[in-house]
Amino acid sequence: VLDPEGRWAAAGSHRPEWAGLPTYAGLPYTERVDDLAGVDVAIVGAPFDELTTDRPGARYGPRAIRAASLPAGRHVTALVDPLEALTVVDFGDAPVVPHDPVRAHAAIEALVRQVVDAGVLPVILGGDHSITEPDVKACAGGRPVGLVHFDTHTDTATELYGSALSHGTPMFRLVDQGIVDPARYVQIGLRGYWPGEEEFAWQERLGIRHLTAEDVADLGVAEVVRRTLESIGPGPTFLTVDVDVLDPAFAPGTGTPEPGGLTPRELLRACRLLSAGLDLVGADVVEVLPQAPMSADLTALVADRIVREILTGVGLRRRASG
Ligand SMILES: [Mn+2]
Repeated sequence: VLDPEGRWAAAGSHRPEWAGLPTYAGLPYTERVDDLAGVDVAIVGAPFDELTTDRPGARYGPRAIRAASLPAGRHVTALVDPLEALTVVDFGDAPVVPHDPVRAHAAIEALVRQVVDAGVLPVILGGDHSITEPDVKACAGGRPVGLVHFDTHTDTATELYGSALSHGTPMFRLVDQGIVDPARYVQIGLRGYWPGEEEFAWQERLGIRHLTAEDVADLGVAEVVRRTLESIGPGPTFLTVDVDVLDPAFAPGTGTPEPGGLTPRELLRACRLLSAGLDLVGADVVEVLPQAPMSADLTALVADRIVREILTGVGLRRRASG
């Protein structure tokens, strides 16, 4: 294990945010499965954006989120430091293949499966939203799982431009293959002008539930979380967060920005409360398209805090149960 804090600790200090290697939160970095023993959560990058429809660049997401990520610290409202409550490592990036979405997805699925097989919770940094298909496949372990999905869009098209593989189709594919249980699938934050009647009719037929961005504003976060937990119920569940669910005023760096979105105050709290209430088998944060790949980009900054709220919720849950 490579410990980016080691040199500072040896000098009786601690690493300043801007110095050292940008692993996630300055956490120990490893690519060895053996090092996952005793670990609670592994951060995995999926730097892949070749199934994007509109603006490309989410391949730089994992690097930008790492660069923007805070070191450890106690959460002011949750009163827990997730990086102290949980043992977390940075497991590096999936060895994605340019030009070849099938092989890239296989590489992502294989790496996430290594984490799952070690009994560790994976949190994956995207990447375009197509990566959620290999992510959930690896985390589901052969049984249908629940899905909580923050997004502007449903991503339930059967095809886009004649292609079944796209960042607009992963949720259709996961339900169609029996990997996500439609009765335990909730979408939150929908708005805008896509998809159309056909896709909504399909998902209503299957019992997939959704709350629009307007619903979030009208109901408030606590009620949205209550309804979501009620719909999902007990059982293994994956959490996927497309940062385009946020208003582009807060997260302009994303593939398909749509005005009228959630605020970070709403999304961050929802991520923490849901992660504390759900039986999470994995989570991802996708469609972070930094304007400047190596800086603390605005969108990467909020993406790091999404991950931190998920970890805080998981930390609260583990503390309560053990
Ligand atoms: Mn999406």
